Amino acid sequence: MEQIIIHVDMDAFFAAVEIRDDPSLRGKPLIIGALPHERGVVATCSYEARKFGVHSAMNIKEAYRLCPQGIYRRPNMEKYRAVSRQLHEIWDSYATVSEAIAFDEAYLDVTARAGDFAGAREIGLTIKRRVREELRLTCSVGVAYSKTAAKTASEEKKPDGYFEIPTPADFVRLIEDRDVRVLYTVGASTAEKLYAAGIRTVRDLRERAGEAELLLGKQGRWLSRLARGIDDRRVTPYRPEDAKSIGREVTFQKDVTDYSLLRDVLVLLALCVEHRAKRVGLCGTGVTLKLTYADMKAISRSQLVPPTDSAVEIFDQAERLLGRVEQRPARLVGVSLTGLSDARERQLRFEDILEDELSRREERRKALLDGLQARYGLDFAGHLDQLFELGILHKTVEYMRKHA
Ligand code: TTP
Ligand code: MG
Repeated sequence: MEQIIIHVDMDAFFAAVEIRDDPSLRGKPLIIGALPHERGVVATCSYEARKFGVHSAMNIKEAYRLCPQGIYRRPNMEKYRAVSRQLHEIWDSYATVSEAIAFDEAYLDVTARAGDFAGAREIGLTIKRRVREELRLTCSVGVAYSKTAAKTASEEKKPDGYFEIPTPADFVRLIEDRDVRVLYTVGASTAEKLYAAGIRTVRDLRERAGEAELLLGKQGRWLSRLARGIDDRRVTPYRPEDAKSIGREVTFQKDVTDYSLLRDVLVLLALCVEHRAKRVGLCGTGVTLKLTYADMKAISRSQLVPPTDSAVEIFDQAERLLGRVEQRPARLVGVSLTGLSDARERQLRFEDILEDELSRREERRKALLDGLQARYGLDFAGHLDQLFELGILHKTVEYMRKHA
């Protein structure tokens, strides 16, 4: 089936939000991340700073060497999260299906709503206008027949860009002389393998598809199709329940009405989820809270987060979600980390940006555990690991419920 897909991506997202809220920063090289005297990296920077060669994930000392006259600010995640929510709300209103892939980025299936490319252009331009007028930010929009092409299109005229790629032939014409790394899923290691075989451009890949398939197997077949413009992937909603996830939940022996107890149980669940995520080396980009009320009605609430495997971050999000639900007697509570991947490839974890975030989290983690000790007499020192066994978690939670 033919599709019309929009990919929208904010320009210099964190930096743009700071500039909006402090106009004295406009037109200047602004670097968001660690401060120059701290250890850490650049999260993002304004386009003015990019002229000096500064970019995301660069060591902050290196950024300072390239751009000593830059203005350095720490990120304010809470603020970006709130803006992200407003953005996705605008975007979603134009799509039959929308797929949030990051704070500042989404795919929208507008096939039915747009009817044709002219209709999609109108939607794309309306989105740009609304983002500018309502949030005073700029975004780049790509409209195309596939997800890959839409993403390529949104990058084509950045910042504040708009570009269309109506057909596979247009896509191929646009990218055939570019490096294979423009193709979705070609990261550094895949590129190295292709380069070693003398396959450098998309054209090489198309002409030597057989070799690429031998070299890379299933991924090679996908890439050789992509090099001919073929990508039938659908826009799939960010549905945390579908995404690969790691979750833990507990059912209480008796319904719980005390929400501060539920909050304390979330601490334990978050610790269990962190333990499993770290063991398998994955980060998640969503946190989901699940609650079943005494009348068996089940709800779940989710929040996108920067890639994380930290119990503190998981708990903070879950607690926030808990604060927004109806407080009726509960029989089950669960927490999961969704959208799992080795996400560090694309977006850094918050604690990679700011090394002292690690110590802040250590302190917060200690404070949460101290809280449990003070309220229930639970002392995890030296045997927190036992908690990760299912039976012990249940026993601990029951003990807490009785002593709440
Ligand atoms: P991007 O969309 O990759 O970058 P950007 O929006 O800052 O700039 P561009 O105009 O090129 O799209 O990422 C969105 C936000 O995610 C970015 O503002 C900061 C954060 N981020 C990190 O924290 N670390 C990273 O390594 C990257 C790439 C992004
Ligand atoms: Mg962006």
